[in-house]
Amino acid sequence: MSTSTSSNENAIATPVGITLERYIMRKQSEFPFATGELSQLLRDIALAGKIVNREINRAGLMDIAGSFGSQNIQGEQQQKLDVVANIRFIRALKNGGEACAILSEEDDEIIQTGNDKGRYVVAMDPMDGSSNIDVNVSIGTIFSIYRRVTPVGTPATKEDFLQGGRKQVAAGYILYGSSTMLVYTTGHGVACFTYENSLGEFFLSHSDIKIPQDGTIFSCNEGNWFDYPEWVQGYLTECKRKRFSGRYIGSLVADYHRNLLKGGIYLYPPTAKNTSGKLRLLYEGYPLAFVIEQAGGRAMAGTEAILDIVPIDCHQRTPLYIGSADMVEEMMSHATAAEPVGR
Ligand code: AHM
Ligand code: MG
Repeated sequence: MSTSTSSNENAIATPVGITLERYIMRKQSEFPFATGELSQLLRDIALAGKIVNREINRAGLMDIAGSFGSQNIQGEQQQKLDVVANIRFIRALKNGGEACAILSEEDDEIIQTGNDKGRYVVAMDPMDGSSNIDVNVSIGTIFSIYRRVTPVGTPATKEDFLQGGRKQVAAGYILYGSSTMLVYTTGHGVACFTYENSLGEFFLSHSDIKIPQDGTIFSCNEGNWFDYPEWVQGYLTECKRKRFSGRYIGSLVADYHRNLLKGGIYLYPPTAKNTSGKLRLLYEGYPLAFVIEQAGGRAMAGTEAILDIVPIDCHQRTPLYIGSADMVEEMMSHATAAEPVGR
């Protein structure tokens, strides 16, 4: 077939590209323990993401928007979709067989999957940005994967989850937005897949994503201004003097994803209500920090890199300053004292 014929063919039948499935298989050899288990785990997460995507798309038509009437371990109102997403991901990971335990934002205790022979544990926020569910604004799922350190064949323990951010073997998120996208890293760059609804597949849409070195977007809840440390106010004042854009959706995954592609900084400092920050280290801070570092950006908790924080509790919180390297660096130059990192 001549080149011109094939380019004509491409013009009338655009190639759909590489599926997530195929990409994972191709990349499998890059994993430190290339037995296919981690690949299967990523596929399980993608499957649950597709199901949750379906539930979200139908949320306006079904009785799954609104509050569930209970509180999670964080003392926050659970939305029905929080609960639905939690069930979907737990079920997919249990059925997949590769994860021996799951740590979820929605559950106090570690969830044993019953697969004690599984070599991996997964920490996750199944539905991030819950307050946006009812108003049809982007929400997300965040996940972080470790190879277990306790003996295979025994129940996983907290020790498996409290290894520290640098021990993650894979991490990423699914953004349920104007498109549904799955972004992940295994420590070899960052790839992004967009969901093709009619085919039921994720296709590679951005490979080796790099965050712009610098940016002009700052994302934070300015309603908390009077609670912010002075150095944070100082940095934000400088952003405003420079006429940077303030953009804040209130869904971490959505704010983060925009800044990843366009350049910017997301920040959630300690406040009077959340004296150690609001966001959770294990299933929000660590995974997003792993992705951002792989994309050439930075993630700090004050003076310490998020990934260097030694975890002490599965549900501990952390301040978060994350985004383009130059912006984070500039912000940190305003930090006069280390921010407390705790629960
Ligand atoms: P959630 O995991 O309970 O949804 O809370 C995390 C969310 C983030 O998605 C978002 O960036 C932040 O909380 C918004 O908090 P606030 O409403 O205080 O600005
Ligand atoms: Mg969250």
